[in-house]
Amino acid sequence: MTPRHCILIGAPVDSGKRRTGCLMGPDAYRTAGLAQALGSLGHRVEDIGNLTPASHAPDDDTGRLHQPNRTIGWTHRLIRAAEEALPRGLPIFLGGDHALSLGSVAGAANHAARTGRPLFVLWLDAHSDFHTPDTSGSGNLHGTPLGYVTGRGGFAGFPVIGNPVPQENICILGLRSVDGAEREALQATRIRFHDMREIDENGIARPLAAFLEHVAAQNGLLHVSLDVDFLDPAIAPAVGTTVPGGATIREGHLVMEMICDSGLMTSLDLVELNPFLDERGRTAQVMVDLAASALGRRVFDRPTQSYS
Ligand code: NNH
Ligand code: MN
Ligand code: MN
Ligand code: MN
Repeated sequence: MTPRHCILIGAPVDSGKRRTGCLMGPDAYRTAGLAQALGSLGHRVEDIGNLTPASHAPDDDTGRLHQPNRTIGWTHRLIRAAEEALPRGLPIFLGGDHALSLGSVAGAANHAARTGRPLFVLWLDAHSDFHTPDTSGSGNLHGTPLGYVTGRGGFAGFPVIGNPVPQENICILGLRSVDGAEREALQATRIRFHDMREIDENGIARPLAAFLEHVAAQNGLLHVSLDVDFLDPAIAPAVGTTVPGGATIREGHLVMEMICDSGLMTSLDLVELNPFLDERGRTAQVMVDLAASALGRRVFDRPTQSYS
């Protein structure tokens, strides 16, 4: 593939849920050799180090929401980081929990609006993360990024969404844990969502190829958000919210290989890795290998294959 300028952005967000440890994610990816893997594929790799949240009011532990102010600080910072990186190259956000995507996706949407091209989002996750602060039963904001970036209400105190991502520009793959309020809300949208039952029956390539074709036809930018729990916990145990029955290692790589062949990806999140829960770094390694597949690692080239 054409060499890219990969910008590694450490985002040790740990405020999106109560179980801590995702703050160690960026350094686990570095230790697992992410920069070296991408460099050996011919890409230019720049690691800008770890961000810190913008200044924010202190959180107390009395409200229903867990650490909303810290997540607001992170969202401000990550919107700016995405807006600054996208004109220069391909930002890869090293999480950090999925609350980081409130910022990375909102910033990508602002960038897309400036270029006059539409933003599309591929969400690889066991969960739909479509809550608002009002519908969330857990109060954990890592369950809300798709609600936020599509412009759902209830995000008082958060940066105002200037460029909501249109529902029909979003595709979710891997679902197997969706809360009641999310299911009802999702079913009333034009979001494309595919649960594991459907993937078992029809394969993962078909819905993905259809989505990538749609992105290409609209000349869109594509943000990919990869939650560790998209994968089956047997191959990716280092996540706080394991759900059995996830994507296999080959399904994971096939998705990344198709994304690569499409040439469409313009930004990437690697989220929810909790190195404290890992087994000798193997989940970090799987995530690095998947990122490498998305950026051109291959056994053989398949010059006749096109996914856009
Ligand atoms: N839906 C649940 C909640 O809102 C779980 C969200 N957890 C995730 N999302 N790991 O990807 O609390
Ligand atoms: Mn998630
Ligand atoms: Mn998840
Ligand atoms: Mn919930």
